[in-house]
Amino acid sequence: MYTTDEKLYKKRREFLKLGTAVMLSPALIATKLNALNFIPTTQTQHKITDEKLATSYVNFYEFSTNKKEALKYAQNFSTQNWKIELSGELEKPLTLSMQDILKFQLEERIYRFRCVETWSMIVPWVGFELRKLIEFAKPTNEAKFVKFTTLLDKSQFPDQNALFPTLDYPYIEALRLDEAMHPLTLIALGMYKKPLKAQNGAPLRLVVPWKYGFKSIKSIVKIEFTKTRPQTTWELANPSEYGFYANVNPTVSHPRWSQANERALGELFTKPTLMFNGYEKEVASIYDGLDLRVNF
Ligand SMILES: Nc1nc2c(c(=O)[nH]1)N[C@H]1C(S)=C(S)[C@@H](COP(=O)(O)O)O[C@H]1N2
Ligand SMILES: [Mo]
Repeated sequence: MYTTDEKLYKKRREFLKLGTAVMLSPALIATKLNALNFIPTTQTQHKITDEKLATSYVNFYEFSTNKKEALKYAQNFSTQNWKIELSGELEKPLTLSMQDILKFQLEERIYRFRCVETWSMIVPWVGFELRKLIEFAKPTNEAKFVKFTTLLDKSQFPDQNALFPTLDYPYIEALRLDEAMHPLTLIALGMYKKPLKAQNGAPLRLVVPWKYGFKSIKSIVKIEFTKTRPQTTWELANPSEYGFYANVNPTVSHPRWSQANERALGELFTKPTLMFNGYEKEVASIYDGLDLRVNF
């Protein structure tokens, strides 16, 4: 009898220990969110997408290409002891914990989001400008691109463990340094005033609102600064369909479908897609002289 009780006691203690560790960064994020200033920087005419839809209709291939399956597998995802490694063309490499990341002042940004599959949404993200992190990391003059890598963990991501994985993992994305430094480019840690859910890219992801959704890489573990343009996962998988730039452009069709219109999650009818997803005024000038048909 005594032994049973002791076992139970030990189990419970282990469970509590695990619980606090897992809860640590979401709890910290939640504390930060309570002190949040509401700073919407871009006006959006349309209504914010229902939170339920934005957190359940997801693309996260590491879990599954099937949106329902992805949501299911994401429920067990652990972000315990998450680290972000910054390396490459930097004065010196560094590794940050989520506690370090949470020292950046968080703000809310309401952005349009457009997936290359033609669905769209409007999300209130919580995060900070990527340029703040870049300035903190101090890239050298040689740095011209920023490369992002998602976690590689076969025990947590079923598609990484598959006999024939859908993509060449880990998932990689990249931006030109000036795109990464643009004030619209965010590192998001939350949405809808809550920490990111696993299916949306916990504990931190990129958000580049004028580009197709696949550029907004989830669950980042590494940020590298490079001299040359990195090869990105989707570009490698199918270069004629997914370009490096992936700027939202209603006049450049995907080889298999038009990009002229989009359907917002929760809405019945489609509406026209806007150049640079509506951020033309803010970002068009950084592409001056670039042929957007060739560099799609
Ligand atoms: N690591 C990783 N990041 C990813 C993806 C993915 O499969 N794996 N999917 C991308 C695609 S195609 C889109 S549209 C967005 C979707 O973000 P959401 O599911 O939070 O809406 O995440 C992007 N980031
Ligand atoms: Mo997407």
